[in-house]
Amino acid sequence: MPRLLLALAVAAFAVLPARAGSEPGRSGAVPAGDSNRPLIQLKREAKAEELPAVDQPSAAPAAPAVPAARADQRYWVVVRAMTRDQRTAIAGAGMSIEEIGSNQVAGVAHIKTIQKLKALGFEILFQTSLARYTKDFPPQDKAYHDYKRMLEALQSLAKANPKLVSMFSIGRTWQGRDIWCARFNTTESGAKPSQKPGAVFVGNHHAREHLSVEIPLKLAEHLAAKQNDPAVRKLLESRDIYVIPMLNADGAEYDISTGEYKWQRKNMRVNPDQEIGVDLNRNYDFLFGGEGSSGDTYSDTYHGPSAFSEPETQAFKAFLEARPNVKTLQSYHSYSSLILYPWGGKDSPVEDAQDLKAYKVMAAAMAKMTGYTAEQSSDLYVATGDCTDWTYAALKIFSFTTELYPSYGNGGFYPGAAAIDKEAPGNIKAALYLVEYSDDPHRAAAATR
Ligand code: 0X9
Ligand code: ZN
Repeated sequence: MPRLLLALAVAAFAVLPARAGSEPGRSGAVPAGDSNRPLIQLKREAKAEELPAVDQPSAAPAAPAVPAARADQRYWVVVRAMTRDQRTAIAGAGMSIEEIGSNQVAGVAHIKTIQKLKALGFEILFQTSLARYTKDFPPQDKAYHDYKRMLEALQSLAKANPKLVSMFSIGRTWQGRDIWCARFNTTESGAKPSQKPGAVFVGNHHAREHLSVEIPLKLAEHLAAKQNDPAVRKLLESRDIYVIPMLNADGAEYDISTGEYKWQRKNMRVNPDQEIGVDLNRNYDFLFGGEGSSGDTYSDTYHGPSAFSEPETQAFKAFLEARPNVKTLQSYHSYSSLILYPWGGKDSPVEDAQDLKAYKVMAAAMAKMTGYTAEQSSDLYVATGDCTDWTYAALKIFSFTTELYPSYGNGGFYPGAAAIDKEAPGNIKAALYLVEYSDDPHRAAAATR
């Protein structure tokens, strides 16, 4: 896209009138009341489909279910058009023409308008979601990283530590954002294979769980800042560490796109019926489409049309399959203060007794470090298509889900800036522990004998 057009896109967005009735009148963080504890218990007892309702503090306003149909589905588009008649037809299809060139026009079109234009035979030369020209976190939560600042944070680590940190994109989101990965390895960089045992830390399967972006970022910063600390150095030299803070970048950006949180959970796929999103943590191929996931496109736990239907889960799958040295994985979510291990899609424990022992020992150790509770995922509720079930079942990666708990601030999904520093130290300790045992997680169990 020419620079001028990009600037115009931003400018055009800035002057776009607010769509009548497009935003529910709700403020950002919902006050949590005295404690989140009862909520967490409720959540534990709940089935996944009921989550949005029980996640609400009792004193809070009515549940702000994500208004999927109201998601901003507009794009800045450039369409080939030579004549005035063509421009008229384009305007008639519903596009607001903001710029006219000799053989193209640029402006704003809804996704359905783009489909109409295509049906009329028009060539779309460029399209970019307006969701990327976002506002930001509300002022009180500026410490959180939006997509751009997350990328800048990783870039500055890589730039300052070229012998330790490299970066690459594992693929693109539905709206076309790169999914960035920072790699910590003293001998290999970028996508080059490594024989060293690998550990992966991924955040933000769920858009509104912004703390799950911050914790892996803090881990990345810690690894760089403490690289000369002997214990950290030893891990850096002997392991291959990957940090992917923002898997659901489209959803995370949408969630903050108006300066007020939107309680978005899913990715930003436009489903055939125009409902928005697939729950990425129901889209993996382990008992796909079963309990704890929904076939309704409007549902917050919509599993998608098929396993790995989403570009985000496809990218993550390909990334892991290409790296057989990866032995451990941590997937960050919020909130409940839990260290979870498979299975989550069924009630029975993992079948391999040695694995189960290692899972229990490691989860207990990480629970101690974080102050969280260790349990089998399905104790929370059964949910199929979960990331960590698949990574363990298909790739034998020892995989954990951490439900971070914002033990400071307002609680819930939007716990405030103080939660970052409050939750980081324990989770960094737990992450380093996981990295250490990535050569052979069974060693963790042996160590306690
Ligand atoms: O439901 C989820 O995907 C996770 N909880 S969240 O509130 N962050 O959405 C929990 C995943 C744990 N896995 C299973 N219970 N299967
Ligand atoms: Zn989650």
